[in-house]
Amino acid sequence: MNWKTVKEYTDITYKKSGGVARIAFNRPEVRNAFRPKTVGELFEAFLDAREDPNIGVVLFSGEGPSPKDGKYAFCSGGDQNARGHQGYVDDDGTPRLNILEVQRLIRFMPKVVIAVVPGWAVGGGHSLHVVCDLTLASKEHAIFKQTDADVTSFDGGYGSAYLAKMVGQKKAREIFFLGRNYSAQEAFDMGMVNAVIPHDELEDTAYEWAQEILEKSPTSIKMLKFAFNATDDGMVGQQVFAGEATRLAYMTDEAKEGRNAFLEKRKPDFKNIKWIS
Ligand code: S0N
Repeated sequence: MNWKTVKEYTDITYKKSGGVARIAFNRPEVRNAFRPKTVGELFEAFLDAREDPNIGVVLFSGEGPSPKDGKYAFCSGGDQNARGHQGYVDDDGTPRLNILEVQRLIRFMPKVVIAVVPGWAVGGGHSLHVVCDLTLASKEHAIFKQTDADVTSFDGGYGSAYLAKMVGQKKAREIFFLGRNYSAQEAFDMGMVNAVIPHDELEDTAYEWAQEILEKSPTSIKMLKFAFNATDDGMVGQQVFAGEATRLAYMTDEAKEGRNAFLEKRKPDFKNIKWIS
């Protein structure tokens, strides 16, 4: 793989290679906690990856190890130093809860997002791996943990409800109510991790998974992702799926006739179009 930096950021790294984008937290000294600036950068990078027609898979990870103690992290959630009375305070003093917008971007982008977890995935960082399509975890260093009830900062959305769909209600309640540490193997056993990978092979394996996905039909992958989402996402899920159905319809002769008839100010002629069941 030949990673090329897309743009230099302060709180994240953003690179591309082939059809793969790699976005990673870059605050290893605080276990990759996110502040509003981090979230703004994440949003911009994910948006760029979503809009780039050459990108099919996004790897989402955390840089490391920490220069302080050599430990690895995916993300430890919201930076508690930035947390104010109404949210996480940005450089202008405005309190924000903008990580939820990044969650939605991951959820609704027509591309596969793989969480590549090299170490701690905690609090809002845990929720981020939950919302990704797939999770690969470091065998030696990944630890999954929900501290929300310890620090009074709870994710009652995807982080908990969607997790419960993944691991079952009892297990999800245990994770949130007790706030224990879970190894990569335990997370795999309960169904929230796709594979446990030796740490030294994690990045290469993630890239290989991405390459395997890139060999598939893009429309199929996109429609499958939206179909999996739709059952949980109500009318918004229907909206996203239906948008892609409309796009497919645009590619038919029928759609061309509808558009052409309007532009030529005549009645459309659909007589030759079959009612296929
Ligand atoms: C990650 C933990 C378990 C790691 O423990 P370990 O290995 O013992 O390391 P520490 O010595 O504790 O940490 C090393 C250094 O990193 C700093 N640090 C770690 N995490 C954070 C953090 N989240 N914020 C700020 N600093 C952090 C430590 O302070 C230490 O620094 P030094 O070396 O200077 O002492 C452990 O660190 C831990 O438990 N961390 C806290 C985890 C946590 O509680 N996170 C917040 C949970 N809440 C959220 O994530 C917010 C959710 C959210 O975003 C949200 C929810 C609902 C609606 C909206 C939102 C939204 O924000 O949009």
